[in-house]
Amino acid sequence: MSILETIASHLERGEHDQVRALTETALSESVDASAILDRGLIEGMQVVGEQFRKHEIFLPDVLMAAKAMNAGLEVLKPHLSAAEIKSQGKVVIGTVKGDLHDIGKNLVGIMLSGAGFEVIDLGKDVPPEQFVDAAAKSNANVIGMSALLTTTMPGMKAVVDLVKTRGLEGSLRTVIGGAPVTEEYANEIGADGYSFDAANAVECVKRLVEEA
Ligand code: B1M
Repeated sequence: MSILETIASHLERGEHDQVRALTETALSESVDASAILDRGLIEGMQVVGEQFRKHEIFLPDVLMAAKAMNAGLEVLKPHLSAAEIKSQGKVVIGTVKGDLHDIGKNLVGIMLSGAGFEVIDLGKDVPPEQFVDAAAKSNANVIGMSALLTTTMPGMKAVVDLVKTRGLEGSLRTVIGGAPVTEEYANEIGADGYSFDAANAVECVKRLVEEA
């Protein structure tokens, strides 16, 4: 079994100490940080999601896996973010109201910071007004929203609508993402961008800032 497969299998079992230690070992063996992320941590979390869907494991198991994922991400963070880059713009990010999933959103934040954006992370369960107030107050270029539940996706439309109601749509752009979110949904609700993963979110935000 490769070290990446070993990381994935410890993550599946929610063994955060092992995931942290193995992530450090992989980095010390010059394994690429994005390979550790994609083929170790995210791969393991996909298995967990599938097992949860089939009722083979339960919520506490998923929480343990999320803790292990965060332990690995903590170690990877400095390797995914390049330091000392001139600010490319300001992005307010958060997971929409009613939604407590924040691993993907955190990853988007890490990648945006690494690409030189100033990131204001509002956390999870963020009401629409908080997104727009924070963006207006900080003069942000973009609001990035994450949703992992089909039931919380309408929270994204509420933010897009509020940006329009407040007359900010020219200067403040919106980007959405998260496992159940699609490009069609972004078009349907009038969001300015959609990204399927964190690396793509950076490209999308760059494009929107350049266009503005
Ligand atoms: Co939840 N959960 N969960 N869960 N959970 C899912 C999402 C689910 C698909 C599992 C399943 O049934 N297979 C399912 C949703 C079904 C649906 O809506 N159709 C589900 C459910 C049902 C629930 C609860 C309702 C369970 C319950 O209570 N009965 C509950 C809801 C709580 C709430 O939010 N109110 C719940 C709770 C939890 C935990 C708290 C235990 C935990 C979250 C811990 C945390 O985040 N701190 C959790 C987890 C971990 C998951 C799964 C297993 C993994 C999610 C994850 O972190 N993936 C998930 C199954 C799955 O997705 N396979 C599941 C790894 C992460 C890196 O990927 O977040 O997709 P992801 O982010 C990706 C892209 O989507 C994208 O970039 C990232 C990769 O680069 N991306 C963006 C994300 N945000 C973006 C924003 C962007 C751009 C890209 O622009 C701004």
